[in-house]
Amino acid sequence: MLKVYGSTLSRAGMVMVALETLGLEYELVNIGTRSDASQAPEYRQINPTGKVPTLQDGDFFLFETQAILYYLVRKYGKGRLWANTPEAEADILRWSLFTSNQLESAALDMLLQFKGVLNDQDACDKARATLQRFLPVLEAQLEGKEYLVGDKTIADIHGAMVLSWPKLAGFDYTSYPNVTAWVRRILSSPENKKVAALARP
Ligand SMILES: N[C@@H](CCC(=O)N[C@@H](CS)C(=O)NCC(=O)O)C(=O)O
Repeated sequence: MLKVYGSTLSRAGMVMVALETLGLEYELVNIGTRSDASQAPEYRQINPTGKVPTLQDGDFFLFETQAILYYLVRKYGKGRLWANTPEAEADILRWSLFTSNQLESAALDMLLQFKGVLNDQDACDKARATLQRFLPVLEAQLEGKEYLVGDKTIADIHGAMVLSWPKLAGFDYTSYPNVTAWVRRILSSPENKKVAALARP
């Protein structure tokens, strides 16, 4: 059976939502972020970064969330959460990479500042400015669309879950109604709700 190492509150939650959406069975091996378990030599053998998530499929181990999502849809998706032309595939990768490269670090800084893990107002201000710089691009892409590329894809799951972090931290999304509706659309899917419920104590 597929195994996901991580916790529902971490990026492993994104992998779990993809697995749920694809209707795949999996086991969650609970490894907390920055925990003793994540730093243990046995875990570092399968993920030398000491971070989560990691996916195990038989004797194949994979870390980096985007690579895991890509692997799952390509191996098991039967076309779901993916696309069927090279152009649309590249478009999905484009928006996935856009999230990772332009938004993810800023979104995380805002969340960590909010949670008190980071205490750096300057970093938080820079993060807000970065979001304000790049969110208009996403806002325009989502104009008149429910999803980033055609039907729902892994780029939507990953992107909307990343942008839920600043939302939690109180970032003002008023100027971005398309993004707001899209994040809400993705987070209110049955699969997202199921994983979110698992994260509640
Ligand atoms: N680029 C990596 C980032 C992984 C990552 O930073 N995971 C967090 C939890 S969501 C973590 O384990 N952090 C521990 C640390 O930074 O030491 C991915 O997308 O998988």
